[in-house]
Amino acid sequence: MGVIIGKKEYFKNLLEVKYEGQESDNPLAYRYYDKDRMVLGKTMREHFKFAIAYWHSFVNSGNDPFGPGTKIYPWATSSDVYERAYNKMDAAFEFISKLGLEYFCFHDFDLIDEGVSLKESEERLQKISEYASEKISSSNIKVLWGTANLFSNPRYMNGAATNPDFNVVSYAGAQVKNALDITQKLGGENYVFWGGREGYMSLLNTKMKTEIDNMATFLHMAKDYGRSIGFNGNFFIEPKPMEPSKHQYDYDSATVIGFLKEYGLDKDFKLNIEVNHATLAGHTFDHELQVAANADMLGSIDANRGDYQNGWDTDQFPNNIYEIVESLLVIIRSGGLSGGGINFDAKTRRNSTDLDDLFFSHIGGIDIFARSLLIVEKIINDSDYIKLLDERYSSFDSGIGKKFTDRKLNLNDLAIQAKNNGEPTLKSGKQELLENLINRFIF
Ligand code: XUL
Ligand code: CO
Repeated sequence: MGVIIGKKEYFKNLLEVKYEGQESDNPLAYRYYDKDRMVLGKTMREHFKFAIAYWHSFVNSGNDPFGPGTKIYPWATSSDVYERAYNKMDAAFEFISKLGLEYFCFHDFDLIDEGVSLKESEERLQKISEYASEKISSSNIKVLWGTANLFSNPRYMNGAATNPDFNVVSYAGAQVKNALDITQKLGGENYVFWGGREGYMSLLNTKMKTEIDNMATFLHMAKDYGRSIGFNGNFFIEPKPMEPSKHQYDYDSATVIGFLKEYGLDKDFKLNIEVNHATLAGHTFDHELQVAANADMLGSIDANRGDYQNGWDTDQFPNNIYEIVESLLVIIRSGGLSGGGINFDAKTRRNSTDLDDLFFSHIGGIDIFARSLLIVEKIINDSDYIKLLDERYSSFDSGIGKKFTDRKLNLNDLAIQAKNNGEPTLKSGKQELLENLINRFIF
């Protein structure tokens, strides 16, 4: 594809990042991500579908509750809203192409600032999506997913689809309609709902059942509208247990799956699982992936990592090889992601203020996934891991155990079996053996 430069080159001293192999000491090269390399039946690029998150890398300039942004983005300097948006998009396409990637994810108002009225916002979205369309059609860069920001504007302080005020719910509806229109116009492969402020702070002022019923009604409308305009991609829900609300309705994978099934949304919706959201929910990332995979709803991933000492969503770039190896084992063993990919929902630290920091962070994240995939390939092909796991459950493969699996026994049959068999012999779970096995392939 080559590098895509707009009116101006923003990352001037940074060239296209290439695969140079494990021995390379070039910090601006991939040491593991060799996109066309075949691993377990697919190329690396097909396994991952890496995407950049427009908001973290091109919009937020590093502000936190204690101070303003620190990053001086050369694409954000114009006082004209359109020029600023076009420049930002040029910078994004240059960046994605220099990393050799093919996807991005966006919220509506990442692309261009929200207007003062719905009408003005619509005009702005119309223009910037025209510009995006042109850039997409003259490149091989695509939209992994689009979404609407239903949490930043003060109107959403009490929620969007779950707001106690119908006027806010309908405003959110208008915004989702527009976001679906642009996602479809840009050929977006999926559409995400992260329940920004869909939750509550105090039950004293909250009718929880009404709010959750309303959220389901709203999602049905969005799904019906999407299908009516020809959007055939997946809808994803992204679970998160807390922050910004104290209680978020989309707490974790299990909660979301239960909700989708209860309200008849499970045919159109799958899950977008984020690492740091999993750990905030008190789970591991691989646990959340496995729960989604069990329900055939493992759609996409927001890649990042949390901080063991901090209890909030730090959105750091992934670098924990254990976390990613164990997670890829789940993903690969369950047949891969359905329709989605790996979106780096991660930000450089507030004091990482150079433009090349955006490169280092993404290169690191991409390489940790690529390296983990190569490790998983070895674990699957060259070790006894799958065999050991299967053996642990082999008592269900034949005889009376198989009858249990096939639901051909009743409780009385179990009691007879137990009496005949006597006290079961203890069988070790062999956790340390398996941990050593994984380590053998990591190092
Ligand atoms: C917030 C979060 C969002 C969603 C998209 O924690 O993860 O960025 O991914 O709205
Ligand atoms: Co996310």
